[in-house]
Amino acid sequence: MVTPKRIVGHLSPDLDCLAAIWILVRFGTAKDADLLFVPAGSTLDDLPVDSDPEIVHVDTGGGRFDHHHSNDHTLSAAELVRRELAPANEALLRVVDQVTRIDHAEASPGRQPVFFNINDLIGGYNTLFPNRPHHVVQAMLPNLDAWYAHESRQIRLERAFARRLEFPTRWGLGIAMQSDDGGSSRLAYRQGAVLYAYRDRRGYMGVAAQQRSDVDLEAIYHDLMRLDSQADWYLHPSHRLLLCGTPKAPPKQSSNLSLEDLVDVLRGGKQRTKR
Ligand SMILES: [Mn+2]
Repeated sequence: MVTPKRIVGHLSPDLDCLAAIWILVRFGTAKDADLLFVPAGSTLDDLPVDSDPEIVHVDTGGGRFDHHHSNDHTLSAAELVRRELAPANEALLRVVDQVTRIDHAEASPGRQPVFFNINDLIGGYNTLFPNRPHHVVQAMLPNLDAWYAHESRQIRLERAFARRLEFPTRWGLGIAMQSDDGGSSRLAYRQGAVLYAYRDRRGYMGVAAQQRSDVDLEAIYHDLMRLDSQADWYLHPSHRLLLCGTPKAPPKQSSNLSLEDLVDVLRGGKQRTKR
């Protein structure tokens, strides 16, 4: 693809239009392209779309990166740009898959989302900057970067989860995992865990119990206080959460235990019989 000198989107750019621009800028060579905006459906100066390879239209104009000529619900402007520029990027695929679904949900009226979502965020920016769509783009690029970072982390967590430890506890299945990013309670509970433990690259550790379980971690807490007495373990008042360091509250003193040591404590194994 020729380096675009101009990217043309539509006025009041929506998520699909913004994501398509973001991919061109971040994954292509359009970092220095000018951004221009036209009424949705039209082209820059009403010239035939794609007649100049240095002018790229997204989500408008009916050209190679517009999907409005198609009824295919798996297509969006962002998806067309993704296929062209980064077809093998898994995290990007996850972002764009959701962008496409959101784009088509918006086109079919009906169910209102319950929570403030990314469309509402974009709507807020378009309200703040009704005549400055390039401001909307500048505001949204870092948000899309953050979404991409989130999906990349999810992929790393899924790979780490494949190496998880499963073990019995007095309350049911326990799952423990270790990764640079820590753990994923969502993946553990989906796998049927009642108790879940993790350790991250800084040595931060945690144990959490499923909401509907009758787990009480107080006895485990006392075992840890004895085995790992210098560490800054914290028992949440609910007794379902036991933490030694989180990004929100770094520990004064990290745990000396390995994940395997922690699992031994949770299963009531050899460490607990040292008493
Ligand atoms: Mn679209």
